[in-house]
Amino acid sequence: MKNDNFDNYSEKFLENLLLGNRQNCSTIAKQYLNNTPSVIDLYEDVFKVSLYEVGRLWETNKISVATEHLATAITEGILNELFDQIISKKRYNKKVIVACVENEQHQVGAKMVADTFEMYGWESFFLGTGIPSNELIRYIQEIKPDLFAISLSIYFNFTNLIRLLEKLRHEFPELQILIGGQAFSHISPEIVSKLGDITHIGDLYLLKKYIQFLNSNFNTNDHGTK
Ligand code: B12
Repeated sequence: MKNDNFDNYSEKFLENLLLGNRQNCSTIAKQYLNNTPSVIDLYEDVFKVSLYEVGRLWETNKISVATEHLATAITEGILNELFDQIISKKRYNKKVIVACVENEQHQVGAKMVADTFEMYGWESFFLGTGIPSNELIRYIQEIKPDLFAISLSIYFNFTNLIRLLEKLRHEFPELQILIGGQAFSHISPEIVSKLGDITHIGDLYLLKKYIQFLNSNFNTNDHGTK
C-alpha cells in the first residue's frame, strides 16, 4: 500500500473483499498490523468498517448475496489466521463462553469478542451461531465459565434473548452476563436496563476497558496455560 492511513487500509481491504481476493486481504491485514500493532484497531477500523459497507452495498442491491457471503468468509478466515498473534501469554485462569442468540446467524462480531478476551488473558470458548438455548445451558454447566457473553445482531431475535436470559437467571443466578451486537442500536437504553443484572457493551474498545477492569482484581498466571 502506498499510503499508510487507516482509510486507505479499509478501502483496499473492502476492494479486495469485493473481488474475493483472500490473499490480498490477508496481506493488507498483516501490513496494517506491522504499522499499527493493535488487533482491536484492525478489527474495528478495517474489518468492521468494511463489513458494514458490504452490508450497505448488499442492502442496496449493489452487490450479490454471493459477494457478501464471500466477503464474510474471507474475513472470518483472516480472523482465524491471526489467532496465534492475539493470544496473550499472561493468563488469568478465567473462562468466558461467547455465543449468539438462538436464530442469530451473524457471528463475526462474537468471534471478535472471543478474541478480545484471549488478548487479555482469558480462555474463550467461542460457540458461534446455531446453538439452541438448552444446549447452551448444558455447556455452561460443563465449562462453568466466569462470564457468559452473548451477541444479538438482528432485532427480531430480541425475544429469543429475553427467553435465554430468563433461563440463565433461573439456572445460574450468579453468572455474570455480557451482551452486545448491533441490534442494540435499535433498542433503547431503558429497555436494556430492564433486562436485569447484565452488562451491555457496544464495541471492542469498551470491551477492552471492561476486561482490564475485571483483570485488575485477579492474580495472573504469568507462566501461561497455552
Ligand atoms: C455477513 C452478514 C450476514 C451473514 C452472516 C454470516 C456470518 N458468518 O456471520 C448472513 C448471510 C448469514 C446474514 C443473514 C442475514 N442478515 Co446480515 N449481515 C451481514 C453483514 C454484511 C456483516 C455482519 C458482520 O459481520 N458485521 C461486522 C461485525 C464485526 O460487526 P458487529 O456484528 O456489529 O459486531 C461488533 C459490535 O456490534 C460488537 N459486538 C457484537 N456482538 C457482541 C457481543 C458482545 C457480548 C459484545 C460485548 C460486543 C459485541 O463487537 C463487534 C466489534 O465492534 C451485516 C452488515 C453490518 N452492518 O454488519 C448484515 C446485516 C447485519 N444483516 C442484515 C439482515 C437484514 C440479514 C437477514 C435478515 C437477511 C435476510 N433477509 O435473510 C439475515 C438474518 C439471518 C439471521 N436469522 O440472523 C441487516 C440487519 C438490519 C437490521 N436493522 O437488523 C444488516 C445490517 C445488513 C443491512 N444493512 O441491511 N447476514
